[in-house]
Amino acid sequence: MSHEEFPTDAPAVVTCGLPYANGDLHVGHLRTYVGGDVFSRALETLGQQTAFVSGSDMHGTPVAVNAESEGVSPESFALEWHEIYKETFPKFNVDFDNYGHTHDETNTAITRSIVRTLEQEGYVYEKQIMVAYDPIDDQYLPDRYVEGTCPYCGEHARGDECDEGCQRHLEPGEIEDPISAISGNPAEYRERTHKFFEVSAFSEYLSDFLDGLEGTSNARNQPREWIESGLKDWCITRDMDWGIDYPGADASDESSSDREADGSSDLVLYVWVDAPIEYISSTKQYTDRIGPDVYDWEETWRGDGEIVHVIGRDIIQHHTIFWPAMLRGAGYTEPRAVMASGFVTLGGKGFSTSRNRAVWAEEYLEEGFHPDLLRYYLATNGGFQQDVDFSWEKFRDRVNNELVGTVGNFLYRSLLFAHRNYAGTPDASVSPEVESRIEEAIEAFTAGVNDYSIRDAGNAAVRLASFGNEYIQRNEPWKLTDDDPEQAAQVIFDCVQIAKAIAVLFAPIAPDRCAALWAQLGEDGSVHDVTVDAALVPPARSFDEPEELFEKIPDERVEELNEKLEARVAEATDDDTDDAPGEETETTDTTDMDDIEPLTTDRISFEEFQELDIRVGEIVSAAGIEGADKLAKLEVDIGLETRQIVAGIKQLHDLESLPGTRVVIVANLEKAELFGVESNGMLLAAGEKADILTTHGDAAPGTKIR
Ligand code: B3M
Ligand code: ZN
Repeated sequence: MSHEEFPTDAPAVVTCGLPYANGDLHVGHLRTYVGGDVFSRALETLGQQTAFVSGSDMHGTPVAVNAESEGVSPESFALEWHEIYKETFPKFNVDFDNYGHTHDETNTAITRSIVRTLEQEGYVYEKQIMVAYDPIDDQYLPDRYVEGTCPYCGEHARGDECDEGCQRHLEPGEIEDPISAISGNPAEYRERTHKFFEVSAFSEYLSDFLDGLEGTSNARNQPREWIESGLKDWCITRDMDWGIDYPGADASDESSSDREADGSSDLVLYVWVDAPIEYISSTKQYTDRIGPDVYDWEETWRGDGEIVHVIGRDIIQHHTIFWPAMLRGAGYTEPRAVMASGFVTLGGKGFSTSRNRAVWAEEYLEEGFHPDLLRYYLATNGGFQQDVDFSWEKFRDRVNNELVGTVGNFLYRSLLFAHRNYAGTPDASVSPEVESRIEEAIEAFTAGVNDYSIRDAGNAAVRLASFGNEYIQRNEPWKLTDDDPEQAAQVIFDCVQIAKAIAVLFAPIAPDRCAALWAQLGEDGSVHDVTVDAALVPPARSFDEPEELFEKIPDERVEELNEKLEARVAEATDDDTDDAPGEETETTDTTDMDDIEPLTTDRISFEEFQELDIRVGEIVSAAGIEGADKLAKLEVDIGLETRQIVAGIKQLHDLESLPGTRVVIVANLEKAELFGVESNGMLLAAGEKADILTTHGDAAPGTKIR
């Protein structure tokens, strides 16, 4: 890989985190797939040779536990979901060059060969560890098969992750008071021999790797803290049948049934070993299909490929520590960039598949909405690493104001005028003003891609449309057709040129609508086969009467959809398990006026209010908490003493700039422990963005607030 600007001469691959093949996809899941698809299309628009791949994650306990609870085999269960995903993605114009799955032959073979190489290179060792076991059902209980108490925060947790508490990744043997998630039987710990991958041997390499890693800043910053606090080796085997068999030195390729027959151990690889390897396998399958002369997977993964991983931010650790160490150890190319997205929330709270508090992918389509609208919303609503809140109101507003009001309006009015007056493009050439404005849009698009900002890339076209509206309004061609036909032709030529540029630059975001626009403009071929230069190639001479590309969403639709959604949200209880992990934070969820929380009707007395000891403080230091996505540890001077306070502001504020800031603290809140760090007080902050409350004057630290 290089660190040169895109486009480079090397082949690129854009990958999306593999969805576990274990349940319906909702709008929240779509964010990374839409993000990856937009990014890979945008690279191609720049002229970069790009493969876009992913696949279903078939293994692991997330699949096995769900299959078991439905009484079916994990294989048939996962394959069924795999087929559904394969059909669902294209419906959102998420157009993978290859979409495989982790259980296929390609992935099994490449996984085994990589693990063998890691063994040969001396990066794998055996260790005795305690693993949970259900003595009544005579079954080992890896990962999600076991539940219990988190040793770090005391919350109820599952075997691989403290999903309801501090969010830590839990290693086998860590969970306390284990019980089987399947039978509810109390579990015991038994000693077993497992394989470990020596991630710690890669500390120095990983540190350098992170220095050069491109993509979103969260993907660099979080792992730095993990490395500094010392990397732990990873247990890469599990006691279960479902998965890729651990490749024995002597029994390299035998199937699991052979192994069972000869009574040898039934260790399979941990799902996180074979899952990212599917990125390689899927690329290889693409090459196998189209030929290495068109796209050569080995050049990418063994040579100088530009590898870009698009993932959710909950799996940064796997992609920036574990995975690059594996690639390095096995002699593969290191990733160039990791783009880690924020979560999608629904009315400020996480989606919940178990509670049906979600807008489902299929449901969105069944409601009759065009996929490109959702793509636009998800891709451009905020920075890629910020959380995006979905609500039907906001969706309507962005569609009606931006897609219909700005983009659609410009295209329709100018193309209709062109068609009526000139049956297409008038005889002229682009004016210097419009030429340079289109060049500017191309530059903004290119810079957006190079900054890994699909929002900036997408906005380049919307801003150009906005300019187009202003341009046509300012020049009033309808007044010129009689008095100054040459000038009228000039203005309309310019507008058609702008429309063509929009088709090119907006195609990654709205592939179907821009393909329609391209056809409407009478252009040959597909807009998806052209590069940015096409934006300034003179438009086709004749075209038919245009049609409106985007339709307004009426307010009644929003009401109706909200009613449906609210009925579901009401069913969701407070102890809901959200899909998007959210640490305990003292910030509220509201984002803007649309989702403002209703006022609490219960009043408290003045005495009750006085029980709160609220003080002015001054931040002395602020640092992220290692391993926690959102949490930061603050030292706050409150006059009489300095307090350590944990606050959910890590990704929302530039921590380095905080020292010296006056803040407002609840000083007599019960102490809490978050991520193993004591919080002695609460920082007050407003809204989803954790807007930190400060003082208007210069009240000194310690001053009581009343
Ligand atoms: N299957 C899903 C997740 O944890 C997991 C991703 C694998 S990417 C190699 O988000
Ligand atoms: Zn915990």
